[in-house]
Amino acid sequence: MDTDTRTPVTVIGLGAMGAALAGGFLKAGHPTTVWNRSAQKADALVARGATRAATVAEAVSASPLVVVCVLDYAAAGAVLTPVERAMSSRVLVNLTTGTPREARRLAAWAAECGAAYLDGAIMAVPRMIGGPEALLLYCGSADAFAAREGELASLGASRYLGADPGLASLYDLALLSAMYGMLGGFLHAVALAGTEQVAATELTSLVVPWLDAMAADLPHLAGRIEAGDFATDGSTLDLNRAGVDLIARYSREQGVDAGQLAPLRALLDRRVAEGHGADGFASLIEALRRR
Ligand code: FVH
Repeated sequence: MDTDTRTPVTVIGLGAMGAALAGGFLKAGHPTTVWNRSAQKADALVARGATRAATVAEAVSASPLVVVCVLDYAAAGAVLTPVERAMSSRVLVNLTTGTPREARRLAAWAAECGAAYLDGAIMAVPRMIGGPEALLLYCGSADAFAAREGELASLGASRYLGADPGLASLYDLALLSAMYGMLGGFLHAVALAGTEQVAATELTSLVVPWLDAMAADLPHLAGRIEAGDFATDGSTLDLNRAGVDLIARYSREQGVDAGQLAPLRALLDRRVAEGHGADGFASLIEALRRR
């Protein structure tokens, strides 16, 4: 690939994810400068054609597009604060996981430096980077996104959420919450089925289509939540409470920890105690919002 015509890119932070991001840019033919606190983590990338920067300032100065992916925002601040002057006129893309508040604070710092800022969230694991299954969410400067969308496409599919630099973190934390709910439920299901010698892979062949079908119904649930329409359209909170109870009771009988269901059971209890037992599942959102 002809790297001469491609935009130079810098990647700061070469942990599992940062190294994958740098690899994605290299694969797409971008001259790629890399920096990591522990310098040896750049070795494999340098062997593939990346340039090792000796300092963060050198890394930032090497490219108009600077991508940062370190452990957390405290680490990002520690790395970036000393190179404020070099940051001027760069597009800074921060892909570190954090809260919307942290992202907005870093965006304000970038503005003071004269840099355009994009905050991002990576909905992928490192091995997916550069492939079609990787989705990266972006927010912040619309102009910067329009200008750098082509380079960012080297990492995976992109979705721009809006100008508020806190949006990508907000979506990230919400999407991760949905994922952890699913993973926790899956592990409990595997443990429960395992007590009767059903193998995890065998169970999973039915879990996947079941969850696919339930996922397809989520827009309907979302519509009801938005409309404040809590009337039941299938199963009531009373019925769901009895179902959760049954799973918990059988789990205990089988020697499986039922704690994963406890938070949902607590929400159901509260809402039913308040007289909403005949409502539909969307009604539970009210119990969550009050916390
Ligand atoms: N790995 C994943 O699957 C997830 C997918 C979704 C997004 N996350 C987020 O990406 C950020 C980086 O994650 P990572 O997987 O690369 O994490 P590590 O392999 O643990 O690497 C951490 C890097 O951060 C550097 N670092 C830590 N503290 C500092 C500091 N004070 N100053 C400078 N750099 C720091 C660390 O450097 P070193 O220890 O190698 O010297 C690594 O480069 C993260 O926000 C995930 O939530 C990944």
